[in-house]
Amino acid sequence: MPKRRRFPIVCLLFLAATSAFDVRGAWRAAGDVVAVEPRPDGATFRLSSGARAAIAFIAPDVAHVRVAPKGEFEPDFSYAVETEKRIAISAQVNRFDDRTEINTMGARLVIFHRPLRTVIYDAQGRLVVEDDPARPFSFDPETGAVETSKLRPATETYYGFGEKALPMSRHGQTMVMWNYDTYAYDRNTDPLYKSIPFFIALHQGRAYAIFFDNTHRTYFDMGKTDPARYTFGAAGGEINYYVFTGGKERSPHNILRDYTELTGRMPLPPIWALGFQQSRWSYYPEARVRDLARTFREKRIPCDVIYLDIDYMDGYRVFTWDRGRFPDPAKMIRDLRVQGFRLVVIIDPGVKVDDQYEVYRQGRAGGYFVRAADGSEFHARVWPGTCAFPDFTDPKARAWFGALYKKHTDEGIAGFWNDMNEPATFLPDDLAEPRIMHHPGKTFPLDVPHAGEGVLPDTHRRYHNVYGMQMARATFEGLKRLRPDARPFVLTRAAYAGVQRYSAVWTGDNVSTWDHLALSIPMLANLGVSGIPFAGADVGGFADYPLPTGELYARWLQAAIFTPFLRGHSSGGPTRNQEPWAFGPEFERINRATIELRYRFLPYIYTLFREHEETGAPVMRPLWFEYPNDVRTYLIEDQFLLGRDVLVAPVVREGERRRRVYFPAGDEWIDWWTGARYRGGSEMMVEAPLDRLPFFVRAGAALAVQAPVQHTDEMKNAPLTLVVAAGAGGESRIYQDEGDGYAYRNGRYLNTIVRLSEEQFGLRIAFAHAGEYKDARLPSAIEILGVSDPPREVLADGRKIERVEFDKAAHRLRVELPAAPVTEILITR
Ligand code: MIG
Repeated sequence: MPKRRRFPIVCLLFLAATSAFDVRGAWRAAGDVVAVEPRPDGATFRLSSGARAAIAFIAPDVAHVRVAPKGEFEPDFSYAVETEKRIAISAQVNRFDDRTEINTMGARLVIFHRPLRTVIYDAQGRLVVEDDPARPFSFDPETGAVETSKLRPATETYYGFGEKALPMSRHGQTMVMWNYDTYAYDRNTDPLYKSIPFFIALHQGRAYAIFFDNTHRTYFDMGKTDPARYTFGAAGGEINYYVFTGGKERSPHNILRDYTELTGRMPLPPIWALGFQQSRWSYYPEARVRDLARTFREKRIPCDVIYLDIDYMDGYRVFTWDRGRFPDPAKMIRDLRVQGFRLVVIIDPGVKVDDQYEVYRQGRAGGYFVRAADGSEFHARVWPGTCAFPDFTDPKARAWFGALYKKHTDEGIAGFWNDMNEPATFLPDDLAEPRIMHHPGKTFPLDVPHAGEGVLPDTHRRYHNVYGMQMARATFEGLKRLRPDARPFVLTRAAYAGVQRYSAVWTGDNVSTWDHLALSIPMLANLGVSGIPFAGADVGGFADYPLPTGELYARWLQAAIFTPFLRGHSSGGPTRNQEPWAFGPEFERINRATIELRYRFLPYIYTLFREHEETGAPVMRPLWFEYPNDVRTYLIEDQFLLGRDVLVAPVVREGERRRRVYFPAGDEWIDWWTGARYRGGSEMMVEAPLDRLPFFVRAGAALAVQAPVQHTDEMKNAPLTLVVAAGAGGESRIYQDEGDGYAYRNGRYLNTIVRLSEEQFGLRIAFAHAGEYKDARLPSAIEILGVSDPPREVLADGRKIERVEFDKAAHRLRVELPAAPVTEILITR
């Protein structure tokens, strides 16, 4: 296995499981209902095929459908669902000869008996989704595969599905969920690293969603084989899915609230993890890391985090250092901290088989490693050579592995990056060429056993897709035990639904091409609506070849600063440098200003992470998420929203210096740079010179920005400015806390509610505060965007403010506020 893979890999799709689409012969229908047993929350059905179904509500607008092909339900256990969240609710169950109906305050589920077939309606009696009468539920008794089909309206669009290199909407696509190491993947490569079998359907302004909680290899055919229906299924296990009807509004917001209610939300990350992060494969030795840190500060390019990739270790042994390259890690980390940097290091799952190596010895003695089907310790080759692998589905193994981080937390390492956890293994040498992206030999054999928490022991067939997520969990939970007062930062490549409880994610080994830049928007926006708020793509592209141009890097950085996770990372030897200054002085200037813009917006971005924790709403949002009633937003994939209030339209095509922007209907939008006002529902051409990221603030919004800082420790002293987009009334919120730790859960935060109202005399801005965070910053200035004339007067709590500046060209009014807290500002025309 060569260390550097130089050329993009030919992508041959090994869609073994999708053969389920073709091999219909062995499929058998679940059949007719032969007996109904009502339960307080729904009913259980015995079926003519011997299968059994349980259909119930777990919330007024969330139905849960399970069909066990062999008539016996698996233990009620899921890695995605936080068990304590599955509280049964009471529903009204009515039995008729031909059907059973289950009613809640939020939905009505009709279960026809001959054959078993469900139809679900919302509270207004509108159809949500119905099973395909031709193939509602089927099984393949020979392989254990399960499948269900639903009818679809011709123009229904689909989003979510986690990480897919596909257009924004996934209608007309087939997808597979099976975590794979897909170096230099490309548009349409499928599957990739993550399995999130959750999607949102949108049709004529109404949304619903389905979460297929099956960890086997799953597949989705969203109207590709037949536009009148969609089908999903799995290579094993049960049909086990939830339908989210979206509440009264049938809205994407309600769906994400309910889905993350079930599968969990990401707790607030430490503020430093929202800064710019610099990585490469790899920075070493120590002198080079110090030089990198110094260069950031000398050049005054903001940065919070430096990453060490696999070469910091001693022969790739996890939890060790190469002492030749890093003689005194703790000292280096302390010195970097003084300069305002944190260090994140990579930790892979493979533990080198080496009797002299303490981690291996402990793992073997504890019985924490995965065993082969014959009971011997399972071995496969990865970076360190022959390795053993912790069984992360075993709580004891997770606790052990989590505790190993102590070595690094003692040294002062701030966060951890879990890679190769699909799990990925190297192919045996004789299979290494041609390099097939989806070769089955690139992971564990399907028959290796896993503990499954001791609740549902089963093979890799069932647990492959959760292996990476459970590794991230081991890391997260280990860090929480080791440093109870610090918020863990974990980054993982592989994932299953619910991973957001533990980790941020990145989209793996992308490529330095314009198309990959363009792809990053639908990929990351769809990760957001899959319940994963903290996601990013390697800025500038990762794979060895080709190299990015200065223009590509600059445009990529611009697009990325308003995505949740912002990290520059690349592979490559000495000829590939991808730091913000690597493309000459002109690009260095542009890239500095771009990263400064990220830091200016951190108070707003941080507020969005808090909003996610409270409501499940993503940080980065597709346009349709906020504008489901504007069908023109449904397919847009070269624009996105950061929260509700910032519309971002990056340039994703080479040479482009202006671009078309669609402004969603129902709001007005104000250009950040020019103050120009755009009516919603229109498409306009906007200027986008090389040094400008086009973005717009929603009229009626008020958001907090700060003076640029070099890293997040400096935020305490950075003046806050309240940016107000005039033109409509509205309420906004600014959230602040210590930026780390959990004191915010005991009231140590400040929520500032800003109310805007357009009055006869002009604009009124009112502030209300809640919480008790003493070190919170109050805005020292207000900037109003989109103002065409200077005001007559500005009053703060009745007192006239003298320091008012009007920038006619930018249509921007700046008002310096007094040091004392202000509750009301009046701007008179
Ligand atoms: O087999 O650690 O996606 O970010 O730099 C390659 C080396 C292993 C893959 C990750 C990439 C990382 C690289 N890793």
